[in-house]
Amino acid sequence: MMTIPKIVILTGAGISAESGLSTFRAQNGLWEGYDVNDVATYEGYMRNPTAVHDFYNMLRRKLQHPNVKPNAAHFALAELEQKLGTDNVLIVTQNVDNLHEQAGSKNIIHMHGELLKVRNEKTGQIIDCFNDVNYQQNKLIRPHIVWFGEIPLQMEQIYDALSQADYFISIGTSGNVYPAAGFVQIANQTSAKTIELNLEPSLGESLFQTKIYGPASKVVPEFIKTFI
Ligand code: BV8
Repeated sequence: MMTIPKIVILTGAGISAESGLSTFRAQNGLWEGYDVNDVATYEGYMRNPTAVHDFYNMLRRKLQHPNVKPNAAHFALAELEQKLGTDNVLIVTQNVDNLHEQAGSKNIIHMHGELLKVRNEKTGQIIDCFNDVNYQQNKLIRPHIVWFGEIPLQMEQIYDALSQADYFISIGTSGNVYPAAGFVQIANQTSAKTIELNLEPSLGESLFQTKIYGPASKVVPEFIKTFI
């Protein structure tokens, strides 16, 4: 009786690039023409909350544009979960878009938060949000996004899944941001097989046993075929 492998998949902005969403560091770190320190730190938010809400309102509108749809890489991961079972395939995404959900994946951890949710800073309540946020109307509402210097979400579950993984597959991430960039080292400490699928070698390239380079919409479906 063949045992079903436990697979943890880390995704980054590169998996959504061919769906029309910008990556973070292709534009030498000036993401969407903004300085990350101004729009992706709590200090930046405190300095100018309206400017940060304007930035996330723009991204939220972009994500809901009819031309922004999951690509073949998102669908391949959803098919993998469907075939191997939700308990055996976990997507840990650094992305705040909902393209994995749109493609049909169910077992997803958004470790850096979600664009289509906001959070009440006082109560901690997380609310779905599909429209622009008007900071002047409710100063307690912030984007449900993990900014630099803030603690990523569901880290216990992530570390637990990594400790049991038979495969750790990293897709579309440059390996710039921690703790996500360190997950491959945790996987290497167990007997997990580690695979990098990316457009080009990431900063952590040498830590992966298998590396396949090319656009995600091509290399991910091809690689996932080896599992199903
Ligand atoms: C934490 C939310 C402690 C915004 C994001 C000094 C002070 C404070 C902190 C630090 C510090 N020094 C280091 C740190 C830690 C810091 C960090 O790592 N900084 C880096 C920059 C040095 N990290 C943090 O602050 C984190 N918190 O450490 O808390 C802690 C730690 C452990 C346990 C408990 C507590 C919080 C980090 C979260 C920051 N928020 N996003 C938003 O999204 O709106 S990070 C942001 O970067 C996005 O989430 C993004 O996903 C992520 C990583 O970027 P990538 O996804 O990799 O995107 P990138 O553009 O870089 O690369 C794209 C890749 O795709 C490229 O390789 C490219 O080749 C490839 N690609 C392109 N096209 C394609 C493709 N691949 C395939 N196909 C294609 N077509």
